[in-house]
Amino acid sequence: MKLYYAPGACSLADHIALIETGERFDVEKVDLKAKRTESGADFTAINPKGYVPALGLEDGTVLTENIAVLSYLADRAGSLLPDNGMRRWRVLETTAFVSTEVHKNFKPFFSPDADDKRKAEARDILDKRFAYLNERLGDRDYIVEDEMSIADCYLFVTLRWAKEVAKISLPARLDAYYARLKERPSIRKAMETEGIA
Ligand SMILES: N[C@@H](CCC(=O)N[C@@H](CS)C(=O)NCC(=O)O)C(=O)O
Repeated sequence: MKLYYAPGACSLADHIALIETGERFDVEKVDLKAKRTESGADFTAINPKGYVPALGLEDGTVLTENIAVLSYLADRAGSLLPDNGMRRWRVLETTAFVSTEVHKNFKPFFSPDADDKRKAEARDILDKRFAYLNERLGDRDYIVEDEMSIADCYLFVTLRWAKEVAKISLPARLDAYYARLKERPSIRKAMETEGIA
């Protein structure tokens, strides 16, 4: 398998998940502006949508969209997402929340033409989303019940953007959760490989 990634982008969630599952994999960096991979390939020929993550499979299939890629990796390895039972749906519910309600609201912080008003509006929404997640987390170590899941892999990435890019101060429990995850070996390794440790 090969993960196409950009340093610190949402593909970091898949990178962490790949390390967590113990799968053998390669990574290739993508220049998202030039739409070129590190080896000089045209990235739009790999993913016509032009964004990461993209996961190249052994048979040449390319899988895209973070929720699909994360779920695929988890099901393939039999970890980070239970096979059945309500916990599976809670993990997917939370992963979808991170994608559509958290990730998407960071758009103004990555868009060169977003003005301060748009950023302030996005910050207000993100504050509400993080307050909800802080309550959901409670005193637990992981965002869904007591086990690491794909939702944690993805949430970590957005909390990093909150701190490093949007300069949002996180509620206390979520902040401590971020600090704990940052020291997790899989996350340290993924960040080192991407050159953002
Ligand atoms: N709908 C996609 C969105 C992925 C996405 O937002 N990727 C960003 C990085 S976090 C990207 O590659 N942006 C570059 C671009 O759109 O040109 C998903 O959920 O996987």
